[in-house]
Amino acid sequence: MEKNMERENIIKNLENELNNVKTKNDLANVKALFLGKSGVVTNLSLKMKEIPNEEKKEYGKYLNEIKILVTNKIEDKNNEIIRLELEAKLNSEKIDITLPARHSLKGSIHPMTRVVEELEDLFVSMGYDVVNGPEIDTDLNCFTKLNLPAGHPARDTQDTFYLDNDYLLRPHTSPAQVRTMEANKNKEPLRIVCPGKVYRRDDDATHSHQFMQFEGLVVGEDISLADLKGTLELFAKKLLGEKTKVRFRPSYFPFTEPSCEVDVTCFKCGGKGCSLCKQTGWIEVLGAGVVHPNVLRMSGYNPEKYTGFAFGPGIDRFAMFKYGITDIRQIYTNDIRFLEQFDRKDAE
Ligand code: 2U9
Repeated sequence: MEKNMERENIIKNLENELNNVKTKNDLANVKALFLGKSGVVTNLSLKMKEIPNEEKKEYGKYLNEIKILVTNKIEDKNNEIIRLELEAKLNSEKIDITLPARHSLKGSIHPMTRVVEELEDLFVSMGYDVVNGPEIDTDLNCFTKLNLPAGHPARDTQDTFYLDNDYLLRPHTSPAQVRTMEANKNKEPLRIVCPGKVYRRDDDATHSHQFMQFEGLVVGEDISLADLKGTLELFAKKLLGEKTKVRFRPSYFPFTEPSCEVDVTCFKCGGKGCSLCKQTGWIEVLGAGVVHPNVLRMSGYNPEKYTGFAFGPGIDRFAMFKYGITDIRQIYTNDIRFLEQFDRKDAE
């Protein structure tokens, strides 16, 4: 048979066989039929011995050509099978992205946390450090070191939760300041604020047995009442609005001398008089004063060299005013219906 025709026939037969191939197994059978021990191509090469010597080279070339053609076609088919198998697998494993996503619960920032963070930002911008202390502290740190020795009558004004004779739930964050002063080995100047929960025996709509304080303490050379007044005016205006006015009244605290109570123009009526301010136009927001020399001395600071001021607002009512909360107890009962009203949108 003429070589071209023979080659064409072989390829045509191969193509016919390959057209029926569906699986790798089918392909292995076709491969055996053409390239196997008694396959078409192998049989052709056996004919080499009948070819005259001078034509052997050309016959070899011809054989090689057929072998490459057949091998390539089988290889192409193999690749096609792999591709089809992969496609079938991918189709069977398809993810349906049209399914609605599972609902996830989003938390929100607690209104009290927002007020604390706002105040921290303000004081940090004025060079203060934020200091935290334990909620259970010693009688020594909570009272004695604050110029309230055992038996001092002012201890009675705080209905305190004692755990035993020495330990109690702190009734103010002042012991955190005491700890900071004591830990300051070189007795360098200090500027700190101490936010945190404090505890007293109280439970009605405007008092809670637990509330949030944001005390501050500055110790340094030449610190005076004037510095305290400037700082608290800024504090009130930033938190409650630039129009807020501040009023200082003399008072008494064992840990400060002189001491004062600080009022701001009513945040509900702006000073005109309303039910919140009992028609006075003013609301008392904190106590403050110049740190008593005994307090400085008891924590290792020389009162001849250093003076200081301190202030101690309870800040729950700021959160109540800002977020329209009418019962202080809602701040601490963690009722989800209350908390979910403060969603993330207005936290940012
Ligand atoms: C040190 C020295 C002094 C913190 C201060 C007050 C005045 C004060 C009350 C206001 C309402 C607590 O929430 S409240 O019941 N606090 O009036 N606190 S000066 O003075 C300090 C603190 C630490 C070492």
